Amino acid sequence: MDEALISRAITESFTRDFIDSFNVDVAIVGAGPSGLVCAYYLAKHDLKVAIFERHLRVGGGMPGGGMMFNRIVFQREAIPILKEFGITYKKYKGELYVVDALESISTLCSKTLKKGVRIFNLIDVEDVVIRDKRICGVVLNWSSVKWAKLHVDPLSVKAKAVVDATGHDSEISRIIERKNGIKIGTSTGGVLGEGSMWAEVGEKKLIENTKEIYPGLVVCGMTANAVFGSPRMGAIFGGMFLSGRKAAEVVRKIVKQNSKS
Ligand code: 48H
Repeated sequence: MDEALISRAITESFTRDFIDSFNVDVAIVGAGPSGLVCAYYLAKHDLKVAIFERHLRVGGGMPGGGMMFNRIVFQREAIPILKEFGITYKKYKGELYVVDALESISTLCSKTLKKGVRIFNLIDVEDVVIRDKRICGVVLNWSSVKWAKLHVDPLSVKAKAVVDATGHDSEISRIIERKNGIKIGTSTGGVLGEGSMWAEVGEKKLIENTKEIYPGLVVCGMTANAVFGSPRMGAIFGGMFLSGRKAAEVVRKIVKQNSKS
């Protein structure tokens, strides 16, 4: 067994996929539940998708369940998505179902990869590419560079659409607002920040808030509620899955439009 050959196998395989992802249909920032579900439905329709995730692991807020009890809750509306992925769910009471958070993450991740999505972990999206009033890519750096506060210039990836699935911090939406003075369709023109807990309203608003907020940029998951000032909802994840699926529909239309022009 040749150690140098092992090194070559890893770096050649990774680099081939990385270079092939410099031009994608869709770049998704964040491999939490909404980003993974969105990616899966896009790839199901044969779009070329890359997810960039800053952490070592995927799954975003899922492994922590509710206050480290690693179970998550879904409402009935999201059951068709759990069925599509083959994630086990158990009826609790009324409209509520319980899922093992770790099974949810591993299944989402596996099914998404098998559909052809490329997931790059340990890569941080630090900026967007913007041209003619349209978001047309993301700017990447190694997460370790950011955490070590090193001055290292980034690389860029081009995309017909970008999805902000960065969760509570809505990082990409805040970047476009801060750096480019862009006004988005909120009451102030800026990111409003999420409201306090109200599960029912938060879940409902999440679907409504999942949309294109600037040409080429779609918000989904917790980001959508944070951008539009809607409530948080705690460890119920049906809305995250439904938002990911809706974001995929919105993005497909954008990519189609973009491919014509
Ligand atoms: C690369 C980044 C960057 C960046 C962030 O937080 P997430 O799980 O997000 P959602 O919206 O898919 O799910 C939200 C859910 O987990 C949650 O927090 C709920 C239901 N909260 C309710 C409540 O009341 O608290 O995943 C976002 C992912 C994370 O893995 C981040 O590491 C990653 O995005 N990320 N990756 N570049 N700039 N910013």
